[in-house]
Parts: sequence; C-alpha cells; structure tokens
Amino acid sequence: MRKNHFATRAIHAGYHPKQHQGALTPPIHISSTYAFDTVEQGGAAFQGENNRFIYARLGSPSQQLLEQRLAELEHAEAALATASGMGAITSAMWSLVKPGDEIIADLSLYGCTFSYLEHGLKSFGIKITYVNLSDANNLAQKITDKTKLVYSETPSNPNMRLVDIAALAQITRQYDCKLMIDNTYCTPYLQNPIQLGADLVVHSATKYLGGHGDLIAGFVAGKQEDIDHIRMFGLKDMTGSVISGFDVALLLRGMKTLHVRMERHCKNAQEVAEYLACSPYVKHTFYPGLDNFSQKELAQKQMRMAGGMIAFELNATREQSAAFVNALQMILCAVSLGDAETLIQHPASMTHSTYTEEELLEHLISPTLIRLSVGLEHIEDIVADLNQAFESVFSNKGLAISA
Ligand code: 3LM
Repeated sequence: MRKNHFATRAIHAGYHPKQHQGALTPPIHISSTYAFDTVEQGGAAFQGENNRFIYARLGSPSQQLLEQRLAELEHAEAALATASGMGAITSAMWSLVKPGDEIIADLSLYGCTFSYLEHGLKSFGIKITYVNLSDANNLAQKITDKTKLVYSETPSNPNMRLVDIAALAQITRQYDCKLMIDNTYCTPYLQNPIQLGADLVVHSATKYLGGHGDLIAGFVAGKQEDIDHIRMFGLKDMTGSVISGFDVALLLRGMKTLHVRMERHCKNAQEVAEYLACSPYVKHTFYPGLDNFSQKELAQKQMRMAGGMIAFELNATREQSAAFVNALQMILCAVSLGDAETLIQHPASMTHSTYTEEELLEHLISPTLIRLSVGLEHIEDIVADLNQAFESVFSNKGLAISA
C-alpha cells in the first residue's frame, strides 16, 4: 500500500476530524482514570483482554494518537510517549537489563544519560562498558553473550561523532542483544535508525519535535512486543514517566511543522558552519555538512541532511571561549536544542558537567568545546552576532560578513 510522505504523516497520521465531531485539532484528554461498566469489564482490561483505557499512567486517547504518529514517522511498529527524553531512556533500559548483564555504550553521550549509566544502572549490578562505536570493529571485539544492549547517539551530543547504525546492527543481530539509538539530534526527518537495522529508537522530544521550547517529552519506538513490555513494566512500574495530555497537544502541534523547520535549521546550520570554518578564531568546526568532516561519507549514507547542531573549538583558552559566549547578544546562552532560538552553551560547564574533568577527556569531550543549536532566525543576524562577539573578544577588526 502506498505510504504518505513524511510531511503528510506528520500532519495527519492517526487522526481524522470525522471521528471527533469535526475538530481539526485533536481533543486533549486529561482524565486520570477511566470508568468501566462492570467489574468484569475492568478485570478484563487489566488482563489485556480488551482495548479499554484504564488509567492515564498506562495510556490515554491523546497519548495513543501521539504514539501512532511517532511510530509512523520512525517507521516503527509501535511507540511509547514519555514525560521526558530521560523518561524514555530509563523506562526502556530498566526493562531490558538485569543484574549481571552488560550494556555497551558509545564513548560520548548526553550528560544525564552518562550519569544514569555510570551512577545509576552500574550501582544495580549492570556492567557498563564504553566503547568507541564510531568504528564498528570495536563492537565486534567487545560484544559477548552477556551484552544485552548496545546504545549510541548519532551524531553524539556534544561532539558530533557518528556511528554506522547498519554496521552496528549487523553485529548485534548475531547476539541476544538489542541496538538502541538516540535519534534526538537528527529527528525522524533526517534519519531512521529502525530502517537501518536498530531495534529501538529513543528521543528527547523536548528538542526539535516540540520545537518551541515549551515542553519536556520523549519517546521510544520499536517492535510492538518490546514497546508493550517497556510500557507495562519500565514505565508503569519502574519510572512512572507518563506524558501529560497538555504536552501531547503541544507536541502534536510542534510536529506538524517539523519538516519545514528542519529544512531551515539545516540550511542555516550549513551557512553558520561554513562561516565558522573560515574564521581565524576557530580551531575546528565539527559539522557533518562540511567537506572536512571526518565522517562525511557516513553522514551522507545515513542522514538525509546534516542537521542543525554544530560543535566548535576556538583558538583560545577555556576562559576566552566563555568570554566569547558571554559576548553574544541575540544568541542565547542556554542548554537544550532544536528551538526556534539559536542557543549556545559550554558542555564541560553545563550539559556535560556530569563528567569529571578526567572523564571528559576519556570520553572525547574537549573541555573547550562550544555547542551551537542553530535556530530559525535570519542567517545574517545569526552570523552578525557571532561576528560581533569575535570582534569584541579577539580583535578590533572582525571579519567581513557576506551580504
Ligand atoms: C541538552 N539534552 O541540552 P530530556 N538524549 C539527548 C539529549 O540531548 C537529551 C536527552 C536525551 C539536553 C538537555 S541539559 C540539562 C538539557 C541526545 C537532553 C534527555 O529528558 O527531554 O531533557 O532529554 O543537551
């Protein structure tokens, strides 16, 4: 059967006004509990013998619509929406491992994910092994029968390293082991890990999917059986990380424009990356759309476009790098990413301060790295702000801005 294009699925999947008194925008269900006709009907619902809603921690009509739409966008059988990206990651991981099992994780991870593995799961008897998964051979050498989960972001937060999802999947498939990919940086518009062979995809929907900096949410997508297990065990009993009906509504609204916003994020980011790459104040710019990006071929193989995130290092000390960030006027110093506003931050001080100084180096996160989430403002205004900050910190001359 012909499948609608991404843009159409992002706007229509799972909903028709006909079934909702003509309402163009889906209703928001905020009921915490659902009434049954009889005890027997309620009992059958608890046994999974009918499809009735029971209690909002286990699902609601609003959440169900969102999940159907998310699954369609990620080409997954099913999805589970959660109260945050960390809610998705923790609900999924708690469901998949037990003491004595091993998780192999990539070297560079978002700070709270690292902290959850390193200070959370490890203390419950789960072995965590960090491996540079940018080379799939490293996984082939380290994976054993005890490895139940391989986990990676791509591009990684904050240093933009990629992993070859298809190559990793080829290895995990030979074991009783699942491959889970955090697709937050790309969104399903730029990359579909399940189509590339991953078993599970997790997202912080707080970022590009929401897109307007007004909600916290996440989701995990994969096979129906896995998602049912994560819902009824990981979320229901372990984390309770349920999304609210109001956030479902905001997320559905944001997702309607995801494809349009991503096109502009990518276009702006390409121009900003090219500007930074030419700047005498910048030592290195990490962006998959640049010719000197060390994994450009892989980026072109598995990403539709190069994304809206850039990392760069200045020819400067940590203090001077901070001074540059502080000198920006329109660009905001804030964590999070994927919003309309261009956001900049210093991972070693902020998002990745969960790593010690030694751990930052071991995990390939430079203490002077700066992370930029390129927003939707006019490109000339973004570049002009970067330019004036360079000028004010490093020189009186500055760089010419092309018209
Ligand atoms: C950040 N990141 O600024 P939530 N996976 C990835 C992420 O980047 C994030 C999560 C999961 C940032 C948040 S730092 C205090 C702010 C790749 C979040 C977790 O639970 O929805 O925040 O997602 O990099």
